[in-house]
Amino acid sequence: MWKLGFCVASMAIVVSSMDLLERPRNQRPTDPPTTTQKPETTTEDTSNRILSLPDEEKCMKRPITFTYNDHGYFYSGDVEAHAEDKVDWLEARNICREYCMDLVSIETPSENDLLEELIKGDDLAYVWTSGRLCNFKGCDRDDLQPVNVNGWFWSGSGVKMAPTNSTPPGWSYQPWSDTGHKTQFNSGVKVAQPDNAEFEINGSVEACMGILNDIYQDGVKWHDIACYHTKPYVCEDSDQLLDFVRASLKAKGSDMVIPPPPEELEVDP
Ligand SMILES: [Ca+2]
Repeated sequence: MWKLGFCVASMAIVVSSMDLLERPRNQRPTDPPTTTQKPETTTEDTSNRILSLPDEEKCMKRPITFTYNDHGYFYSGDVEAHAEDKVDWLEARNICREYCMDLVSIETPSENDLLEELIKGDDLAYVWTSGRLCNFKGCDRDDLQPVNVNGWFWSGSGVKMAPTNSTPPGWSYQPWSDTGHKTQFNSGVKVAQPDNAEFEINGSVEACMGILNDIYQDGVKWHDIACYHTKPYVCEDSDQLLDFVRASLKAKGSDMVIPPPPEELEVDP
């Protein structure tokens, strides 16, 4: 149930240079990051919206700015075409998917360290990841209960997260924040993430996961956030989409090549 389907995108063969920018400094936005009033037209229910198809041309010239473990990545603010992007969670996924990428999935502490370095280095307030609460059709399985503990997964890679209420196996720390919006109403006792705080304010389920930079004086930490909030994002190569597009091109006898990420951009967190 974790794998989402897709089909063949249209083909076009045009090569152009990557639209890379020097990473701008001091990008911290000035508006508050979370727990806002629910908009009249909310996009929080992402389960009924459609995922974008990969675009072969975009996959070929995807704008990778760093690589790790043979995957290419980019932060939206570092790519000219997306430098000003602040988008809701599903739109962020779809922008990534057209490049044969998806929002970043953070399966290891090393990868999390890499994201923390990016966020601190650029003083970013927050970014979307592919983290998602299973709160849609098919999520009533016993092994996913309670969903706030056992129902989180990486929609980019299809990998299930460790239970949210303890340090993940192999990690030396808990990446979810130990505090947040609810703490201020809890007699000084911290309420950890995921806390689904906005649901009690305006009925919006906090079903999507972002990394916030010290918004609650908690450092760079994972938070559940309502999916309609608009944020910049980090894309990561999707093996599934890259494999699919490469196989599709081969089947068509195309000589178009979807390149691996460039070795010289490899980083070591
Ligand atoms: Ca939260």
